[in-house]
Amino acid sequence: MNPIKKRGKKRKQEGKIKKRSQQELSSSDPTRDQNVPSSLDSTASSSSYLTPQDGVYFQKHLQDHYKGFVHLTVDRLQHDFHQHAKNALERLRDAQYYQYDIVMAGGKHSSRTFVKRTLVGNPGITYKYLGLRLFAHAWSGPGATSLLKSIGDMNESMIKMTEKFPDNGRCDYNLTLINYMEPKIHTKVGFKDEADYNMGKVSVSWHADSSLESGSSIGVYHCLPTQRNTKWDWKIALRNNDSTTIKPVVVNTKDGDAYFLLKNFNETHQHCVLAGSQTNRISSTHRVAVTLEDTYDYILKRVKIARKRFRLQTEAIQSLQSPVSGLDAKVIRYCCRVLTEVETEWIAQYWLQGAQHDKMHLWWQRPMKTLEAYWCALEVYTCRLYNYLCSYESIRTINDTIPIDVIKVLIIELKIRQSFREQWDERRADKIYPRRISLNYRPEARPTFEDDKNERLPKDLTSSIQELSILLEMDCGVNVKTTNKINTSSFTEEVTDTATTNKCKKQSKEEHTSNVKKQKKKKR
Ligand SMILES: O=C(O)CCC(=O)C(=O)O
Repeated sequence: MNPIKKRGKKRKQEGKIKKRSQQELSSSDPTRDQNVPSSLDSTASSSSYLTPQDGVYFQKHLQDHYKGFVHLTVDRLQHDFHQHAKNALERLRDAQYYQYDIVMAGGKHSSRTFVKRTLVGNPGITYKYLGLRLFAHAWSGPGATSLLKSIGDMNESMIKMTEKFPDNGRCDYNLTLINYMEPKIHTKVGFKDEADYNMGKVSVSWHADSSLESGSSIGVYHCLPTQRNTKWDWKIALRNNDSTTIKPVVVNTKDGDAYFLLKNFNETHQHCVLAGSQTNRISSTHRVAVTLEDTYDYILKRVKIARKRFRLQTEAIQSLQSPVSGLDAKVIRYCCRVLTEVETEWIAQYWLQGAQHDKMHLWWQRPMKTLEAYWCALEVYTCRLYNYLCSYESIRTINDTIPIDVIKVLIIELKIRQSFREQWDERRADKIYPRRISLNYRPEARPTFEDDKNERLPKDLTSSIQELSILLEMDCGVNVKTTNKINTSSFTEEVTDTATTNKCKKQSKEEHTSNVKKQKKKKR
């Protein structure tokens, strides 16, 4: 509880402070001169957090500990911005853009978000959070509707606003994650209570935004579509990451307000959203998301390179007299990884969100078909390589070395892929979908494996892995041990282990010679 509220004798004073602090919200911009006496100490308050009702204590506390947080009330935003932005966000709602996400917090259990969301941004950009990849509706370029373009205009305004603050950090916002909160919908489950400081009901719990460019700002605009009064009831809470002595703050907001987390504020602080009365709320959170591995251009480039390299490898098999010398384990590993990446990180992620998700994502429909076509080509090459390796024993001449390094790499990569496929099947089969997601947003199992069975390995790679392992053991007397632990952090890692590759080659040659000798002995 706020100590000012507690103290009965100070009720009159409290009233004054309350009134004043509503005005002061517009000055919770710490970059403005507050004229706060430096002797004021926020620890004097016995409350576990500070609010504008704490008056000058609050202002001083913001200045001292929450530099980089700026709150702009609606009257301080540029003319017409609020009406245009609110209108666009409401139209997105009416057109059913906002949907629940099924995320995997902690990477284990699927859960449904309390808020509905949509992502709008630069063409081809995606944003991954809590294990889910969101695909942005493009706000510019061919095919962008006027509604989506208006979100792009809003983004430009948010950039301009951010640029005006001193020490603003990078703010070339490339996407906005828009949240739609409907408190009335949650009457059954109810919003959870904020547990650490007893701040009330939480709509978005304590977190820092992830997958952002380091030192970049975040700009948030929010509106309360159905509320025609002036309640200050949705609140933003902030706390310091490291210090338990620095008290959190809670800032009231009202329809049309914006706030900014400048520069590295998001890296040093957490924020949460406290639910207001029964009002719905839409917030548009503009961010500079990382793009290294998260755009269509990125994955398209990868699959193009992989397909070309894999094709050259399979041509080498067919054309060379001693085909093994044309095979490169490093290249095979790269191609296998790209296949697994496009399958799990793009195709599976996209279709996890359902058929209607695809219908709504006009920009992505062709790119996803393109990615599936590349995936299919990589599958065909994998199958050709596999068939070749399995038949190699019968066609090789005595001087050929068994491509042990290639077999080893293929076994490892197929095991990884198999494990991912099992995880994805499990994820799609989660009961949360039939229970909490409407039919047309439930997972579709893509890519599909039905067609061209002869040209591609089956979805279940167990027997293919077994065949390769037997081949390796029989031919080389090598017991292949591969780890089932999978590093899912990145697919960009190239194979650099040439020493191992060369060692394998040498080992393979020696083992082959010894096997040939044994076989000759047997025949005699
Ligand atoms: O709605 C807000 O004000 C912030 C939402 C938020 O923190 C988020 O989407 O990550």
